[in-house]
Amino acid sequence: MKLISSLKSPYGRMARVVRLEKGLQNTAKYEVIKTRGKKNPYYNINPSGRVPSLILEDGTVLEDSSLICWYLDHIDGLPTLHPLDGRLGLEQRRIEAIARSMLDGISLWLREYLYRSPEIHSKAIIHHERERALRLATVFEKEVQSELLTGPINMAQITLACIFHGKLIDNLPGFSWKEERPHLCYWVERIGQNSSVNETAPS
Ligand SMILES: N[C@@H](CCC(=O)N[C@@H](CS)C(=O)NCC(=O)O)C(=O)O
Repeated sequence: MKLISSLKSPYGRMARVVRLEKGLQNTAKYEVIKTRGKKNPYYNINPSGRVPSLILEDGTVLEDSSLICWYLDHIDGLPTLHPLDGRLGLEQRRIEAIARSMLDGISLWLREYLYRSPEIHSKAIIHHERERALRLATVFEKEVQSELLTGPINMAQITLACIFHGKLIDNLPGFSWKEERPHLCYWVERIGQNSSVNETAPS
C-alpha cells in the first residue's frame, strides 16, 4: 500500500498521523509528491489531483482524508480512532465536523495567498474566512476542555491538531487565535507532545 501526499497538506497530515498511530509505517509506504501544474504525473494516479490518496494492494485508489483515515484505522479490525455508535459517537463526529469545517475554510483562505497575486486577492473571501476561523477558534477554546478532546487520541483530536499544531496558520494575517484562548493554546502544546503529531508537523 502507498500513502501519497504533498509535504504540507493538512489533509494529508491527518492520514499520516493515523498511519503512525496505527503502526502502519511498513504496510503503507509514504510518498511525497507535488500537486498542481500541467501534465502532473500524479493525475494518472488520481485524476482529481488532490492529496492524500491511498493506493491499495489491488491498485484501487482511495481519495479523501476521511475515507483514508477510516480505512487505515479499520485495517486491523480494531478501530481506535473512530467513534462508536450512539451518543458518544455522535459527539465525536460533531466535534470532528466543526474542525473539518474550520480546516476547509482555512484552506480556502490560504489559497488566496498561495495561488493568487496580491492585486487579485478577494478581500471578501479573506474577511469571511478570517471571521469564520476566529469564531470557530472561540468554539474550540471551550470544546478542548471536554473529555473527548483530552482523553485518548481520536479523529476529532487529529483533525483539530492538523489545524492548530505546526505552522499552517501562523502567517494568516489577522488570525490572532492565541489571544484570550489559553485553553486552546495549552491543548495545542499538549497534543504536540504526541509523536505522531510532532513527527508530521510541517517544517
Ligand atoms: N476533502 C479533501 C481535501 C483535500 C485537498 O483539498 N487537498 C489539497 C491539498 S491541502 C490538494 O490536493 N490540492 C491540490 C489541487 O487542488 O489540485 C480531503 O479531505 O482529503
